[in-house]
Amino acid sequence: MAKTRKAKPLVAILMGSTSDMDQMSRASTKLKEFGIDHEVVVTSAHRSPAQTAEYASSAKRRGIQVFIVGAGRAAHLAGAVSAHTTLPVLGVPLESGALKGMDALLATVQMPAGVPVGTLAIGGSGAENAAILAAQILALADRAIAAKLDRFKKAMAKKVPGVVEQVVAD
Ligand code: RP5
Repeated sequence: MAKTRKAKPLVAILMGSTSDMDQMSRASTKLKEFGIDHEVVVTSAHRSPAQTAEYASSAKRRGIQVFIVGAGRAAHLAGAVSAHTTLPVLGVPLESGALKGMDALLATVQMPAGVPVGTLAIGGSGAENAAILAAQILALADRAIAAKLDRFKKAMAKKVPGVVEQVVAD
């Protein structure tokens, strides 16, 4: 029987609630495509602040290199993580509640100077782009990931048809 390899997570995907999983799973799917080990964590800036602080401040020691952090509504999680680490933090504002992610977008993007959060688009596409960006950060020091990103870009370009029709207008 094939021996399963032990995970060596390089990326941590955090979210504020299990209700965020649908949108944030796109980050995990993309990282899997690039062959990047990661861990998925539900922790809240508001409901479990001590757990969040402990996780964020110990992650670098455990080999994590990039954080992807999604939260909805009054989204403080990415900022709280950034407060406890010098690793890059990619924030994903999630679509949740009456304001459909506009609240989370403003909360995530408007960090005060000194506590950076690189903010992606609202929702699943933001989560997916956060994973690609995380791969691009890791690729600076990892040729295998860089090669996978090159192939990904080429495959994406091939799917865009270019000129689809020439129309004679008379
Ligand atoms: C945020 O509040 C979470 O990130 C989630 O998007 C939102 C709602 O959480 P639940 O009440 O569904 O757990 O902190």
